[in-house]
Amino acid sequence: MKKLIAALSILTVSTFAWAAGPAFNEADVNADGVVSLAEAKAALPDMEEAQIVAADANNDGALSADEYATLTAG
Ligand SMILES: [Ca+2]
Ligand SMILES: [Ca+2]
Repeated sequence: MKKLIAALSILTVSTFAWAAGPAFNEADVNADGVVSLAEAKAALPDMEEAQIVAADANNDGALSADEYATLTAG
């Protein structure tokens, strides 16, 4: 029974990671190396805009790969 619960936990975590959003390369539609706030909103329609803005750690108006990873990691 414990093994089953452990397996279910892993499955839940994987599903959540998938649901968090597309890969950085997919979100960066114009391939300029950053995900703009508009691209992030398009890639993550369920994400609150405030969360996306907050993820822009250096306030340059776009998400670097690291910033995007932090955002989609939940
Ligand atoms: Ca871009
Ligand atoms: Ca940034």
